[in-house]
Amino acid sequence: MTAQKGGDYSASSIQALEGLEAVRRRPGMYIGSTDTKGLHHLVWEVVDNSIDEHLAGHCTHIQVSINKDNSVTVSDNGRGIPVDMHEKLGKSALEVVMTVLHAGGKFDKDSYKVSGGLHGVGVSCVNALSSYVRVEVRREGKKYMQEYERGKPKADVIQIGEASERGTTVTFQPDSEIFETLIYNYDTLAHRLRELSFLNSGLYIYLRDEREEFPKDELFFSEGGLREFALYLDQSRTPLTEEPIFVKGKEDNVEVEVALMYNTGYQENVFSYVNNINTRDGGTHVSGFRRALARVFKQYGDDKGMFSKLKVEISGDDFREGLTAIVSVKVPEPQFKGQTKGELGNSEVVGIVSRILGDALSSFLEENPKEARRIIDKVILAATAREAARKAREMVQRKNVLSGGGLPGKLADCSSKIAAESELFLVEGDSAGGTAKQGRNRHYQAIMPLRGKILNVEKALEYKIYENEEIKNIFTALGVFIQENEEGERILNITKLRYHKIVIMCDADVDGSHIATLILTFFYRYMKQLVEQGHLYIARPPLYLIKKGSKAEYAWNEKDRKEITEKLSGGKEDSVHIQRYKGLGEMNAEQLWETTMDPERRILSQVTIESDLEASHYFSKLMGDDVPPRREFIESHAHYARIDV
Ligand code: 0RA
Repeated sequence: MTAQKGGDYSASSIQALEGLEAVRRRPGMYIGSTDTKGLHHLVWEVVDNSIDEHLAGHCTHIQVSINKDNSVTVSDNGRGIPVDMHEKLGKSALEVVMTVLHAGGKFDKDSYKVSGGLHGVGVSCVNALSSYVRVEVRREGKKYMQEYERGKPKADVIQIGEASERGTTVTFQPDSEIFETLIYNYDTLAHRLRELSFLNSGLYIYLRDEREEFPKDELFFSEGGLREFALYLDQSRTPLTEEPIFVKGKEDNVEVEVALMYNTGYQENVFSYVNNINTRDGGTHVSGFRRALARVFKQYGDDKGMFSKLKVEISGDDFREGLTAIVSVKVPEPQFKGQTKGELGNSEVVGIVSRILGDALSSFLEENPKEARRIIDKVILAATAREAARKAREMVQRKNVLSGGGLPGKLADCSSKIAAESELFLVEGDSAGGTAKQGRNRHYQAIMPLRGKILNVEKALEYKIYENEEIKNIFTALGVFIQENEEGERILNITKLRYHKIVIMCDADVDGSHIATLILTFFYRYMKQLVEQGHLYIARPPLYLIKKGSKAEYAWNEKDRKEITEKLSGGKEDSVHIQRYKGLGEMNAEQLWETTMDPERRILSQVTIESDLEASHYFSKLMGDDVPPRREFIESHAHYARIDV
């Protein structure tokens, strides 16, 4: 501990250290988890503070670097953390910000803050969970510095030179005593920084990876903000209008920005943000958005007599088919609700968004009659298609009831009726399906072979999916079905789900990963709840069998292959026999069981939605209208597709 001048140092500093000790004892309470997600959370804590400086109008550049040793440096040209003496605590404001929980230091209510918002726990948490931190502040022409170890200052703040510009640079090394992994993922950082650049037009965000021999650099910058965001999301879709519809407005200190664009597809892609934080479950801003959309388009269509021939009633859903939109609001004091705090609660925001967007949409429609007609035609098509889908769905469901709720003929069910212990394997091809049937544990493992490529749901009209044998079989086997609520929204009913593990088992080649991706796309678009609740998995068959005499071992990757070969051959590589598995069909039932199906030995990847935005963009790119990017994408993301979609 360092000597201090004046003030009630000991009391306040002990309090501070106790605070940070609490963070170290229960990190999950503060940053959610100590896995890779928690590790990345540290970066967002610091970056959020830099973004706040941008929102307050003081920062134009942010640089994030992953250093060689996996530490991270975040640098900005904001105002710099204040360094003056804190009267009551008897130490510099910088030390207070870095060592006192929730100090943050910014109490002006009129500015929008990301930090202190949804996941804002403050930079002091980053300090508590890092084995080493160095902060450099450039302010008032001087450069200051302080270092910390596990949250404790190594010495007082010192001046280390002059500075012509203002700003803050934070370098932190996550603590190996706390985190399960210390390896940062470039793509995870890149995705969020790209998103932040769209949400904060005009802000320069650099990402640098120093871990490679040739360091990688990327700049995320958007002049057009949400407008460009919408175009980026719809890259592989065919647009109905040339440009996104864009509106920006402010009422009662709430800033509203919306970009929306219709395409010829059938998916709804609405992403929403509050103070730059993604609101996964929407909330009052999204309600206002939907309200304006339905009200203005309905009024326009009615006025022009465009709906006169329509035989079905239009529902709110119909205005959002083939719609890509970003709704971003900045609210001074956001209230988050819902289980995961992913939903905006401020009720005044409904009317504000609805008014601002409503006015803009009305003028757009009056000024662009050709495009207005195209959109209304699309809405009419959606209403008609929804009716067709309802009929097709009812047909399937009625047939099931008539045939006594019969399971698909192709399903080899398990004997257990307990969903929590039951597993359904969706297997590529009848022949591998046959092998899996022989190899399985029939008590809790069910097998359903899927023939060839299942329907690409990204491009198909909804009713088509209920006419597709493979997809119908998946619904019936799982025991889930789609219902409509009073508002005409489709809801997946999973109360009778028959298996808690659904395992996609495909060949380990390009075709196999394409089929796996088709199945993933189907689950993502039509059974998202099952993915969100962690029911979906991908089986990982081994790539090699390495044999020497009576000894045999499997390898799942190149590194294992090398190690096993070396171990078995004792250096004489050609004394071993290496079999490369190209498909599941090359294994017999026993091999398939012991490598890919036996819970004791198999490797399963759980499918999680790390970022809804990336997943949606990814599937549209992979499965959408624009063919060329698809092949390139499958090849470069084949691995990514299998794990963290
Ligand atoms: C406290 C007060 C002020 C700015 C900051 C903290 C601040 C924190 C971080 C963390 C990373 N970059 C940052 N930039 C600023 C306001 C300063 C003032 O009023 O001059």
